[in-house]
Amino acid sequence: MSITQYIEEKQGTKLADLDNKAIYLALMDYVKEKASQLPKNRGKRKVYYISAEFLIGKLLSNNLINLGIYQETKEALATVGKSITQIEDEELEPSLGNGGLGRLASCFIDSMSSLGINGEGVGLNYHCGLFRQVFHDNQQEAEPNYWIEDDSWLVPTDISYNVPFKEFTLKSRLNRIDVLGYHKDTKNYLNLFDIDGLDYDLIEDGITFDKAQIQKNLTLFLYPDDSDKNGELLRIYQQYFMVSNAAQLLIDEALERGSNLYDLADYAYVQINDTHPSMVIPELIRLLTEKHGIDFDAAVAIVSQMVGYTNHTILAEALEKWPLDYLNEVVPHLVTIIEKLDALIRDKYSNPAVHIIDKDQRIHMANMDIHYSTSVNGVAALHTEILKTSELKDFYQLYPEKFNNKTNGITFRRWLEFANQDLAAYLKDLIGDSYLTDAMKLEKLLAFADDERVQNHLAEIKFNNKLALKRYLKDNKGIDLDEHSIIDTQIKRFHEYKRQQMNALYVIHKYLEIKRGHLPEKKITVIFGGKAAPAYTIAQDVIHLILSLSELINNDPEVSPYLNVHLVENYNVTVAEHLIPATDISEQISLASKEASGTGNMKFMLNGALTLGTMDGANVEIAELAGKDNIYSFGKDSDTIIDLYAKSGYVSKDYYDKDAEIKEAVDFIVSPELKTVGNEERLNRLHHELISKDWFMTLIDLKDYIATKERMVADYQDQAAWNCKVIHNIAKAGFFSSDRTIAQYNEDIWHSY
Ligand code: 26V
Repeated sequence: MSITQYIEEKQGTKLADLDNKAIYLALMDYVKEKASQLPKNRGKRKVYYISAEFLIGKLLSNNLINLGIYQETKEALATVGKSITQIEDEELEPSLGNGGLGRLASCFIDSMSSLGINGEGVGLNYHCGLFRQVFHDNQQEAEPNYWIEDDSWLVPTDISYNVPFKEFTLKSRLNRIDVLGYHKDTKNYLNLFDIDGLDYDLIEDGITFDKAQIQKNLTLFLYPDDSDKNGELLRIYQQYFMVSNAAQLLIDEALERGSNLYDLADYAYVQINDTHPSMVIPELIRLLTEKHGIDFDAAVAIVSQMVGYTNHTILAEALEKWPLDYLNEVVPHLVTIIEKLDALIRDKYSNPAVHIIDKDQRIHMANMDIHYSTSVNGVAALHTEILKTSELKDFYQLYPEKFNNKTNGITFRRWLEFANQDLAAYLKDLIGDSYLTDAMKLEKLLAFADDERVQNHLAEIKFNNKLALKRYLKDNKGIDLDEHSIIDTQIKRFHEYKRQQMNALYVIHKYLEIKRGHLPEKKITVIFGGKAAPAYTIAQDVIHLILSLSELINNDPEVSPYLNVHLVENYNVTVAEHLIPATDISEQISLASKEASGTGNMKFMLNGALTLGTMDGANVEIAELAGKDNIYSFGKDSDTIIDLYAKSGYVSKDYYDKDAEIKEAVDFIVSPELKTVGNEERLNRLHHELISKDWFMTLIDLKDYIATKERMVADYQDQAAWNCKVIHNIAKAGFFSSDRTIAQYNEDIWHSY
């Protein structure tokens, strides 16, 4: 049956007479039905990728592409005057993640399916994803972000487990989302566990809610604000609920496939995505001992052979250390097991740095993972080196064989084939489409690096993408984009280490230059997008600074013909899909050593933006692959920064005092001009922070950053040379396919065949 026939039969009306929502729902149904007929991937050892976050983004188009019916659908809709984008607009985005870690998990499940690996995601079915960001008075406010409608991608199952907590037992309910591979006739699942009896009435103002009523709120929100004790306890409830369900599912499925549980490691492998799922280790041990009668030592040996841990950050505040007391309040039955696991380590090693429970009675989740697993990996070459030589060096000495690197990747199906359809079509003309399954084939593009026709065509595609972005921003975000300007984009969570404030200081510098009559040859539009954790004051202040600058600059007739600044409200996967293909300059300016990898940097590279970046995370590998001449690097390197931290050798005030340009830019934050649009308290606090603390060393790299960005803007004027660099970047992006990453996980860690 054709797609048109299906829709018309389903809705009982001609396609032409249906509204967009009805068409969206019918298409979703069509995909779900097709998916339901596909068999699951087999393979004796099944991978359970447990993650508190899956930032899946909208699913319709991705699924149509993977089923190989996107073009067909687009054409069918076009015959009745509908564009597929209008239909895509009807889908609510599931934002079930904070940022990089959750988006990576989503690229990984796409790749596991596309490679035919028997591997599934396991997480929680949050009813509100990451908060919806709205701006009022140039400040961020947070609202609940619902995504589940009466009809959704979720497929209910009758799978349910009892999860025992100290005070009560909660019954779970499993919903699944089918995960289709690219042009594959098999599938996997994303397993999202939920509870019955959620109470939406617990939500008060914005995203505040009654955090104490666990039986009614457990899956209401993704990562609630954990700045108070109730928030932290809820987080522990969520984590335990997630891993207990995962462990019960895993054991049931292994038994069903013939495991006697002593050989469980032959049937299952658990990848722990950051420490949020770490309790799966003691939970598996608990189930094997208490429910299945295996003795403790044997259970420990079994579990230690079927777990791997991925570290995604070296930021101390993100490395979980739960107070033993908290776990005692929530899951006392795990505490006894964790204490035994700790005792085994203490017997062997006297170094307190590798113990699981520290002298303050806090449980170091990562330490437990490292001892009781087969693999510990970082997410980019530099990051893994830092783990080995610095953050986890005591562990590296104990278990050198466990440490390995898996540089992150992205799915090209979503981030090129879908998001940049003109570029994908042109690449197909030039080099065929085999790069969609064998990404290294993109290298064929190198043959065209100096071809003027190809350079021009790429420039034309970029311009058309800017036009498309202009329409999107006008219709959805109230932003008027100048499509003739250089588009310079920084999209990611707001955090001091990512240094949006440094970009803002560049904007100030440029503004002051223009005011002095130094007019740039080419207009530049600086675009930001990102959310800040509600409790993270300085990040909120940086958002406020950028919104205030945006109001000041875009309304100044002397400046706005040369410089615009926009902060796109409610940045999410959908916004990224529009921004990335239209961008010229990709801002990857974290303080060296602090960004574990970054994946936005890879998406920009693939879409023909040039990187302006520090030698941090995967930027290092981008520079190696694209070639030093094809990326704009600046700033102090990670060794220097790590050394400075060790010696407490950075004093921001020194940089401020000794350089008039830096001082001028920083002081503008508290200038009367900016205070006409800004909030005095926020601006004063940020100014003070930059001068007196600046923990992430904004000022150390500011001069170099400004100079490098100016060089980049000047280089843009030679479009032939610029587009030659663009071609080198696209051609070398193949390494960053998540298919490569997943193939390496499977080869080195999972061994699922
Ligand atoms: C920590 C916390 C702590 C406070 C509550 C909310 C919350 C949410 C997540 C995290 C862990 C953040 C770890 C993370 O997202 N790391 C990012 O992982 C990406 C994928 O590997 C990587 O590209 C980024 O560089 C890294 O920052």
